[in-house]
Formats: sequence, C-alpha cells, structure tokens
Amino acid sequence: MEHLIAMPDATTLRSDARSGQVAEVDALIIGAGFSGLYQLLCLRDRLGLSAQVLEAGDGVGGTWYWNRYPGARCDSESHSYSYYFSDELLEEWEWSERYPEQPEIMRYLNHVADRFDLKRDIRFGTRVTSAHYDTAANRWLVGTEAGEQLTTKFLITAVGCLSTANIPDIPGLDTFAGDWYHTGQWPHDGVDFTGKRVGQIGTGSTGIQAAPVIAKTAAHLTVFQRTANYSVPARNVPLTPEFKRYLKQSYAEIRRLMHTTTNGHPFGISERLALDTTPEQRQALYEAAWETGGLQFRSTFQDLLFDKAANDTAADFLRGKIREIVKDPATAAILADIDHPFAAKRPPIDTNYFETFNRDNVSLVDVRATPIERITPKGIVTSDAEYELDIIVFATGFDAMTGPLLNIDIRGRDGLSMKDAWQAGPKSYLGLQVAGFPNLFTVTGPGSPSVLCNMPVAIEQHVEWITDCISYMNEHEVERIETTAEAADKWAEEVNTAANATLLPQVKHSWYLGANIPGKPRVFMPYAGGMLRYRDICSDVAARNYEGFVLSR
Ligand code: N01
Repeated sequence: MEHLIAMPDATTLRSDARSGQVAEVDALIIGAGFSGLYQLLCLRDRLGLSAQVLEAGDGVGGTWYWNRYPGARCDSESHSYSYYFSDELLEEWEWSERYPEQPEIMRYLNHVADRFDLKRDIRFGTRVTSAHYDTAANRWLVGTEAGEQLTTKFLITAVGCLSTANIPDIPGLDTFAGDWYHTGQWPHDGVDFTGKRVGQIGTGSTGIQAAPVIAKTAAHLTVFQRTANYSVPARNVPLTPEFKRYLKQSYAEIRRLMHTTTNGHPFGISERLALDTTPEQRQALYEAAWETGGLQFRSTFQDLLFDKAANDTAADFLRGKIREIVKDPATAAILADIDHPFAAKRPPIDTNYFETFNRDNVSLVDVRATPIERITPKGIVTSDAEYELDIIVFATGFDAMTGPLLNIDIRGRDGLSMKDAWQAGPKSYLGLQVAGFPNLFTVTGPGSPSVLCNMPVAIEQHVEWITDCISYMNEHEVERIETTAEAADKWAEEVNTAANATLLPQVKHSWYLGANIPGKPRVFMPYAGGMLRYRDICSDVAARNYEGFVLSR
C-alpha cells in the first residue's frame, strides 16, 4: 500500500494543517460516539491502517456528549448497552443501575477510549463541514469548520442517527427575554430551574424523561403537548450483587441472545398472539409486563406491531393506566388521547412521568387543541392564552438519520451532492453505502435497522462489516468500492416492504418517517425487517464477494 504515509497521530495532523499541508490518512471517521470509537479501534488496531476520528465535541460520547438534559438515561438495559467485542472489557466494567444514566455512559465511553488508547487519534473540537470525492485520485477531501483539509481513501460517517437538533421555527423566539435550551444541546454546567417558571415543548422519549426531574425544582412547569404519547414505567433500580455476578458468568450467552433477537435486546418477543388470548389472560400478562417495566412491554405479544386489533388491546391497557395514575380527569383525558398505535412511534419509558401531573406545580397545555402561535418576550402564546415563562425547554427531537449527513456538504462522483441524491428521501444499499459515493460508508445509515435495534448491537455489526470489507479490499488489492443504483433501488423496496408489514408507518408525526421536519420527504428510514434477518443479509452479501457493490482495482 504505497500511498500510505507513516501513521501520524492527531497532533501531527494538526500541525500539518497549520503549516498549510493537506494531511493524508487511510481512513477518516466522523464522530466519536459508540460507532466512531469502535471503528477507530478496528481500522487502526486490527487492520493497521492510519485512521483518525474528527469530532465536533470536546470529548467522546456522541449523542451522549450533547444530550445532558435532566433525567437523560438510556432505555436499553445497561448490560446490553455495552460493547461486546472484548471479553476483558466486559469483565472489568460494572454498571450500577438497570438503565445507565447519561453521566455513567460518558464514564463508560471515556473508559473504553482510554483503555484502548483511542484519544490520541481523535481530533476534538473539529467539525466536518465538507467531504468531496476526487475521482482521479480516488480520495476524499474533507474540510473542517476551521478551514483545515485532510484527504483519505476511506470515509466513514459515524455521526449518529439523532444528533441534529430540531428547533421548531416558532415566530418570536429571538425576542424571548428568558433563557431557552434544546435538550440535545444542553449546557455542560447544567441549568438551575430553582424558582423558575419553565415551559417544556415536546412529549417524546426526551420530554417524558425530563419533565419529572425539572418539576422537582421549578416553581412551575408547563408541559406543551402536541401529540399524546404512551409510556411504560422504566422501573430503574440499582443492580444487585447477584445480578452483577450473573452477568459476569453469562456474557457469552447474553451476546448470543442479543445476536439472535429481532431488536438486538437480550430478551425475545413472545410467540403468543394477543388475539388468541382471553381478555383476562391478556390483562394479567399486561399487568405483569407493566410491573416488569421497560421496553420489554412491547414483547408481550408477537402481533402487537403487525395487527391493529392486537395493538388496540395494549393501547387500551396503557390508556387505562394513564387514567388510573393521573388524578385530574381533564388532564388524564388529554394525556390519554393518543392518536397512533402503541410502539408505532418509539415507545418511551419513564420514571414518574404521568405521576408528575399530580403535582401542584405542573400543568399541561394541549397544543393540538390550542396551537402555539408565537413566542413573546414574556413567554409562549397559544391560540387561547399567554404563558409567562423564565425558561423554555425544547424537547422537540431531531432531524433524524439524514440530518447529520446532509449537514455536511458531501459530494461524490462527478460532484453529485448527497442532498441531490436524496432529494426524494434517503436511498442506500443496506444503509451502508450510497450509489455515487465510492469508499464512503455510513455506520447505522438510513436503510439499516439502527434505531429499531439496541444501538450498540447495530453499531458493532456495521463496524465489523465495514472493517471486514476494507480488509477484503486490501487483501485483494481493490482500491474502490461503490454500490450500484440497482442494488440501492432494490434495497429501498425491501425497506418499504418491511415497514409496510408493520404498523410503524401509520403515524402522523413520526421521525422514523421524517414527518417531524417540515418539508422533509416522507420516507420510512430504518429497516424494520429485524436485526437478525439484516445480519444474515449483510453476511450473505459479503460471502458473495460483495454482491451489489462494484469493486475496482
Ligand atoms: O424527540 P421526538 P425526542 N410544537 O421527536 C414535539 C431517542 N431517545 O428527543 O409528536 C409542539 O420523539 C413532538 O410532537 P409531535 C429515542 O429514539 C432515547 O423525545 O411531533 N410540539 C414530540 O412530542 C427517541 O424516539 C432516549 O406532535 C412539537 C416531541 O416534540 C428519539 O431519541 C431518550 C413541535 C419530539 O419528540 C427522539 O426523542 C431520549 C412543535 N413545533 C431520546 N415540534 C433513551 O434512550 C416537535 N414537537 C431513553
């Protein structure tokens, strides 16, 4: 591999950039979250390539680096929200609670980065703004916000699915005299709500986690709800010594389980059908699942995501719980007025969310009935009232999946921009590569299971597939890999078919469909056919010498 220069570290690259030279590496990785860290380790330490990570933040963590909002916690159980590639790492790390809280995930990812000596090849505070492919040189020219340029043979985006904040365009926001924050861009030194009148817009997974914590210290919290949402109690607890011991003895088995379940979680979906069960049995099973808590609730029956009548039984049970918990019937009615099937939107899990509406200092505004019209210096104005506020919290989600990629000016062969290629919605082969963009890999890109899977499982599979692919290329002296438009078209059909077999597309404002962002094409983005099936398809493609891709020397 003659084009390789001696492996520089991040410091060398920085000084190269300062001196005006263009630094060159084998592989550039954008983002230092779960994906970017593991990708760096694989390419640098397993394949011996010169690889660098460019990261906009000042530390590792990706999504978790930015999402420091009150109550931020993962909804995958901690022992499954881990890398499984290293037995030593599994041996030495110990989670403290059933679900890891944001600071603990940050400690974990820093531990991983330090343990594998990754930080020396990560350039923090470096936001990538452009990536242009040079056909003649077969190199990507990558530009940063600071005006630096780097070239690379392989470009791997590890930008996360939920990293571009969606701040709704509400007139008058710039006139607001108080402070406002988006949960995905939370200040590192926190926000003091003590004695403040807080308005929170948004009741997705984030808003449902944040509201109970904000309400504890705020003088008053007003939650502005546009779409009512289901939520199941997380039932977070400290992990017992017995469970920790069980984990240490069972990693191989847990890994095997996560690799064989549809969603990459360490629990399967029951074979039972809701509609084959008597109402009494169903009620008992739902009660038991409610007590267990967490994402496992949706695994109670096989048909919940496929059959509307089956789904209605879960939806009715959960609406009933809201009415049971929330004491004020008018508030309960607004919270329970849910317009979509259970789990067709990402199902939130919570700690005391509905209970929070029983507090004297919390009120709910139905902004579907009385829409937000504008923001004034004093607060939020809806069609029937003005709410005076000191702080507005936007828990309004993300320009998911495509946003982080399209925020970078990516241009492939013949200057084709990713924005143009995806004008009608994202199209890729296996969520791994886009036609017209050679040697560019998208970790958990649109078209892969990604957000419908326990993320670390999806990430490890993608990173390992990409690593094997690059290794294969090096062994066979292949210089370029690019998927074909036909393979991408066929895969897009497969993604649609998989989604249409479920209730997932039956939601008005789902971010899975891009429908939460005005003007975004309505295309179902993640692959809903299940991680197990997807893993097999990817392995099969590789075994057939990368069928669907053109490999050139
Ligand atoms: O974002 P969302 P999120 N006026 O898009 C409302 C992951 N996650 O940050 O439904 C008024 O789900 C919007 O209303 P509507 C997880 O995958 C994981 O909560 O569009 N309201 C909705 O209520 C999750 O799914 C974890 O009508 C407006 C809310 O804002 C994903 O991140 C924790 C509005 C946005 O909900 C995104 O969750 C947190 C407007 N103009 C997040 N615009 C865990 O692991 C938007 N909304 C636990």
